[in-house]
Amino acid sequence: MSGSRSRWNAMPEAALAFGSNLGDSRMMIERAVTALDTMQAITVMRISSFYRTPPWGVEDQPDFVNACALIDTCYSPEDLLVACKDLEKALGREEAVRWGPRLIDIDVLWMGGETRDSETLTLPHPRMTERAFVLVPLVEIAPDIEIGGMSVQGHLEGLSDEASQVEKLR
Ligand code: PH2
Ligand code: MG
Ligand code: MG
Repeated sequence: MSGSRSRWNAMPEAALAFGSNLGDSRMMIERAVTALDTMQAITVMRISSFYRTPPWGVEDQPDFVNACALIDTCYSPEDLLVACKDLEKALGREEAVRWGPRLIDIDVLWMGGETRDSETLTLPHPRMTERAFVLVPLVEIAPDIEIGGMSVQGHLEGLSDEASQVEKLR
């Protein structure tokens, strides 16, 4: 088939980040991943290890557990965002203070080459390259994803101090 022809059954890849620092954080992330995989429009392809990470932004709060997943999805970026927000609510999240404590956070980091800059959705995620709690798990499962012309592995190399405080959980 000609390389220029689009595949009728393509399920584009996307990368998601999970975070929690209230309740049983590991269980919350596991439940989120399972619920996403159950959705017809989403297949979870890879899930990173779970990491304990110091709180970023607002420091006076418990440590977070963070992880990332690679999914295949036929959702548009906008529909994927809605699915993630709806799932956060279904899992019991209440409106959180910006950068404050939360039961579950599901962020859309990257979706193939898609870019967005709307009120509700910016792609790639605007702060992902500054956060070791995102980059460490993401590099584990998808080191070659490029953001702004540099691989996530490359971005992480510039954050070695922060990365050294990210602890893999067993
Ligand atoms: N999420 C935030 C604010 N700060 N810090 C860590 N370590 N991990 C997070 O997931 C996180 C955070 C708001 O989404
Ligand atoms: Mg977040
Ligand atoms: Mg969020």
